[in-house]
Amino acid sequence: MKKVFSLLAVASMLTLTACGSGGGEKQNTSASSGGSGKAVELKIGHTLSDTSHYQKGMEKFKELVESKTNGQVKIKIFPNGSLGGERDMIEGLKVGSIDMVLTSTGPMSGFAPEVTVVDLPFLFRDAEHAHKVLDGKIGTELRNKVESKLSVKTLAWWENGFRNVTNSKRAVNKPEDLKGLKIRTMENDIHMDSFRALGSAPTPMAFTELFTALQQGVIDAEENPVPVIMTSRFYEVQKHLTMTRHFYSPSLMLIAKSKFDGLTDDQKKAIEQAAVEAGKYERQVVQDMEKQYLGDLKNKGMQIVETPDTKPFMDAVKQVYDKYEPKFGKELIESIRNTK
Ligand code: EAX
Repeated sequence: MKKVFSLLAVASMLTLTACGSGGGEKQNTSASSGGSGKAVELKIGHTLSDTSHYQKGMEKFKELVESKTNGQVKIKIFPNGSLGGERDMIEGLKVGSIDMVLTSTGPMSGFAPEVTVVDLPFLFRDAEHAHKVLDGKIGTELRNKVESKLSVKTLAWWENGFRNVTNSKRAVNKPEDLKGLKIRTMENDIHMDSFRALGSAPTPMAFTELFTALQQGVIDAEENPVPVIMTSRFYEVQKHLTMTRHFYSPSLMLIAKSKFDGLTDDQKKAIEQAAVEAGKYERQVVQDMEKQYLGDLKNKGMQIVETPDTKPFMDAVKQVYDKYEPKFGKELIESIRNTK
């Protein structure tokens, strides 16, 4: 009997190990696949339409990230403010409920006010000047400021474009024509102070509420780059457009620090490279759209003042510089202006 039992014991031991090893192999497989094998999905939000410059840039970004990481990192794009307005999305980054955001600097005054120096009126001569500043030392320092205030990684400067005034009431050729107009601005003190200085009544509002507010006549006017006016169909609710180019609107691509830190070094590098490459592509899309859409907006029935005399507008907002120069420092503003 003893012999039988010991034989049985040995037999069961053998079976156990056999099962183990079988499992082990699978485990190994699962270990290799279970470890870093599973693709990482990153959700990125923006407020503009799915035909906008932001969307086109992001589709390029997605393509680059997925090819550079052999599909190990997947990008899922959420347009039309489907993850909320820009300020809400930045809040979401902070608490980790959102992975990535492309946001204009407008709403950043509530998080990293230093970066809003770029929102000063008539600060940049043209897009080239802006790119030079943002892709240079100043742009990097501003990104570092954002990273010191928010638990995010800034990936690259993208572009929204030069902002122009639209309204439903009358043609705007000079600052006096803005008097009394209820105009929507981004949630940005500099922008609001600028329109107060121009004699209009600014209302800060998230982009996600803008179209309805215009449609219902809650506000008379707003200001955005031509590609936004076209792809967000503002021509349906605004009759007049004046090419004031009063603010340059850059955008920042941000990723939640916790998400970025969870990636491998190769994946981090791939995402950073893709953000810069797709950013260059997106800037070109803005330039092309601006050329194309001005004519299209005319065909849609908008009355356009293409070359207003902007000097009176510049003079009217001088007081905004008096207020903000002490905050940002004369030196920084001059070094931006003098960048060739
Ligand atoms: O960044 O809020 C705005 O008017 C912006 O142009 C828009 O959110 C894109």
